[in-house]
Amino acid sequence: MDFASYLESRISLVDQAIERWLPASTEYPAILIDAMRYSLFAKGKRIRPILLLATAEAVCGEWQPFLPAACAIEMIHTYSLIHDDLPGMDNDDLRRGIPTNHKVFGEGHAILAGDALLTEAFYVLASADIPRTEAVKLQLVRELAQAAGWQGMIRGQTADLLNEGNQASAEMVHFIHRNKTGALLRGAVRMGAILGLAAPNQLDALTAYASQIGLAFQIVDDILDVEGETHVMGKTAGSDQAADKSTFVSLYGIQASKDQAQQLVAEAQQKLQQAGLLDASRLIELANFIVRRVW
Ligand code: GRG
Repeated sequence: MDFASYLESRISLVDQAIERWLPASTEYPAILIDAMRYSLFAKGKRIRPILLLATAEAVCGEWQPFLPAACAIEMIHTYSLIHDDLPGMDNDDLRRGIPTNHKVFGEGHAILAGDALLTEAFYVLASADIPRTEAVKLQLVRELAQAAGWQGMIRGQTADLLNEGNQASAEMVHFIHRNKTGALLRGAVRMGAILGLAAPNQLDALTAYASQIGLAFQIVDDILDVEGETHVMGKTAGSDQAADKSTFVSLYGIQASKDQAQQLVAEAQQKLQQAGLLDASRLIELANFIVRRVW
């Protein structure tokens, strides 16, 4: 199967799995369920769940039984987008090609929809019939909490907020990117590796792969904010500059940022050679996709 068809089929299966886990719109209160579904089923790339499934498949050859874990990580990601767009954060009007959650449902309901998705992710992980031991499932919960919480995404976001309005140092921009965006991507790969029952040396090599593609992903995001088009990306271009954010582009310029992203992807792909995988080809393609994407 070519890579585009592979992405399309995985997106569709992840969406079907999310649908199975979400409450129906007939549940009370409808506005909460509608707000959760609104952002979750808007057009996202589903890169985190796909990375999780691809990593498990690369390690053990299986991926389908792990769809609930893929749903959990997409729920956390979607919650982070809803909250990131709020007036108290980035105050954005457009996300995934449609008006942001708070523009449609109001600020209070958007906060609550995000909260519900965050907690639902852990409910799914704890309840799903995943063919792995309780110890492995507990490890997944720990990984996801670490990636999404103060040791990962939230501390990256906090550092981002603290540094708005001034040019942060290169060290700080790296810290923000590795945590705000990198931590969840890294968590996706590590969860896939854990589900695949990776040996410690495989987990280390896959973690190194994930760290490099996670940083590359945010560098490309910084580049797209300058070079991308609002209607293609489904979010407002130029918002980093408008908010006076420190990014790779503001630090190094466009060309050097592109070179760094390319270099990180090459390093990530090299790391895969040390992982002793059954088949590394989808992870190689996903790394290329991350650096070549236009949205
Ligand atoms: C708890 C109040 C409160 C706020 C939390 C956690 C958080 C706010 C924000 C997370 C930080 C964040 C949104 C980082 C941006 C990461 C990023 C590049 C998002 C876009 O990801 P894509 O391109 O989006 O994968 P799609 O829409 O394709 O899924």
